[in-house]
Amino acid sequence: MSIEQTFGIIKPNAVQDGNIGNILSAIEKAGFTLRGMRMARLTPELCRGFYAEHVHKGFYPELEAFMTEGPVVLLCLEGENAILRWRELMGATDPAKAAEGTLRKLYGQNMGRNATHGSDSPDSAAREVSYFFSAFDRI
Ligand code: DAT
Ligand code: MG
Repeated sequence: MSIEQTFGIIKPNAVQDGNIGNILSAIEKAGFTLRGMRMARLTPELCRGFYAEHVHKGFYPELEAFMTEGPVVLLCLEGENAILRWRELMGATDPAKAAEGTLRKLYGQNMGRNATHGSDSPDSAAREVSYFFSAFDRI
């Protein structure tokens, strides 16, 4: 176990539905420290770079249309075992399969509009945090 940083996004559907506060509250209750937070509107170019591993997949056009349709909240979360714990708090990718009480179960609509993003490994966490946050805007 070690103190880790991970990257999260409150996705456009959760922002539109007025669930920023509920999701931040769950993050605070789970004991994460917020090291970075800001709103942004992703462009197609930013989205392609961020989801480089998915760009050539069949669902990518739908993913890009969704992620660029409205504002998002970008997060850098820190804590013990943060990468795995943030994935557990979010729940499974498909909200229909996510455990009761998880963020995707509570606030996701379907596989695409699933409310939150979380890094899946130490390598992706490091890449994703630095993709959106410079050393100067993390506290
Ligand atoms: P996760 O976000 O749980 O890491 P992922 O990296 O496999 O999941 O996919 C990234 C996002 O792409 C996911 O949050 C929702 C969307 N997505 C994945 N598979 C999909 C599919 N089969 N149909 C529609 N959207 C999909
Ligand atoms: Mg992923």
